[in-house]
Amino acid sequence: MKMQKTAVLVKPDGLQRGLIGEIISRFERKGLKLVGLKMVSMTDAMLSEWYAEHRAKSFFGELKEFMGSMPIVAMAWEGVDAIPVVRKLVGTTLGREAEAGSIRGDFGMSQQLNLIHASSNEADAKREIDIVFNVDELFEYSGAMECVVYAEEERVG
Ligand code: 3AN
Repeated sequence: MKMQKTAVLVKPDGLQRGLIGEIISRFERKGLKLVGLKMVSMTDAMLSEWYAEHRAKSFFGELKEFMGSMPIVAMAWEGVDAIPVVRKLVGTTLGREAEAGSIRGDFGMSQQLNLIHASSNEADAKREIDIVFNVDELFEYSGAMECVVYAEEERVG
């Protein structure tokens, strides 16, 4: 059990599909806290850093081109174990097979156009948040609902 921050990007297809409100709403309803939010045009340099682990993959160029073709909406969410919690709400990569009830499972049909990105571990979350957010774009505030979202012993870190 650990207080974590995680990065989420709603990709160009999610923006075009009009899913920004739906996606924010799902994370809010879950009990996560929004600590950063902005619309960004990702540059090629930002995307090369973001997708460094996919550098050698055949779809790397295509993926960067797609992600840079339109603005994306970047968010930072905070909560206990927020990284795995958000991954679960997002669902597995291929929309056609993603679990019903997850974002990709409910709205996606594709592997490439899979609507949303969510950090997969703590190192990635830190790296990704640093790529899109300046320090003054991340906020610390006390969440009014925390006492009903978590039991006292769960309010860690
Ligand atoms: P996830 O976003 O579920 O962590 P990754 O890290 O395997 O998935 O893939 C990163 C992104 O690369 C995906 N969100 C998707 O847009 C794209 N991608 C993954 N596999 C393919 C593929 N076979 N062809 C094209 N794009 C892909």
